[in-house]
Amino acid sequence: MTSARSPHIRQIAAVAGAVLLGPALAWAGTTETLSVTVASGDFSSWSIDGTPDPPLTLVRGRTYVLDLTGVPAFHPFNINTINTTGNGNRYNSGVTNNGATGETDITFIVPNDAPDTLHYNCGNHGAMNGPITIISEEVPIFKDGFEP
Ligand SMILES: [Cu+2]
Repeated sequence: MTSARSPHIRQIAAVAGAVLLGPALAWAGTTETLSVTVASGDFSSWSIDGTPDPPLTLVRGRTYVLDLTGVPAFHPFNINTINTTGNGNRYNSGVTNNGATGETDITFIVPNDAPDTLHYNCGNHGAMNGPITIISEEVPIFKDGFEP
């Protein structure tokens, strides 16, 4: 074994240990709820947790709930592969109720093979959109107190 390879092998062993411990990965199921409304009642932007059209960063393996309470039916919220209106470019892997409005939540369990970039759009109004960056989180090898 070369010295260059051995840190990598140690890391694999540590990851295997984390999987066996189970609770070390409890964080992977984290669910975050984002409150989506229509900014100022107009057609110029979404408001997500109070911010107009914010860039979103989502983590693979986590679950996101988009709470669309109060969003009118003419503002369907789409998670798309590109920045566009309409409903022909939805990214549906791991997504439940893509294009929903009103009392229906959208749930997005970000798959491990999700692309690095997606987009959110209103199906009808081009100004209502923002970028989604998908990232992977490091496995927290030392998260449970193996190191301070
Ligand atoms: Cu709209």
